[in-house]
Amino acid sequence: MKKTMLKVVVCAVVVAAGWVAGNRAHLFAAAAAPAANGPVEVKIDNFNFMPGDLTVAAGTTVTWVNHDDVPHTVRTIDGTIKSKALDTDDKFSMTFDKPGTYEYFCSIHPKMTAKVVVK
Ligand SMILES: [Cu+2]
Repeated sequence: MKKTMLKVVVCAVVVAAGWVAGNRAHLFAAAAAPAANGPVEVKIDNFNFMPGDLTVAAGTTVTWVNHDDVPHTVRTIDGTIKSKALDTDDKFSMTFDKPGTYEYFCSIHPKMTAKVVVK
């Protein structure tokens, strides 16, 4: 009788753990996978690019929007990304066709850095 109870409890724990893991995996997949080619927005807020580390599928258009009341730019050292100075509420878009890691910064405030990873 005791053995049977133990089996039932162990089984319930395994099922519960599997259910939690399954839900976690689902949440993780949803958070980690951005829309395939849908528009993705990066907010510039309080001297930060958000999200600062963005992963998108090749072909995705990323739009930066400046929510600060000072101008910012979106640039890479090699000029692959080169926005003009964005004033408040200005937007800049770029479509990423080539896979790779694009590390960018604000040329006015070079400590503002972020990246787009294109898969
Ligand atoms: Cu800036």
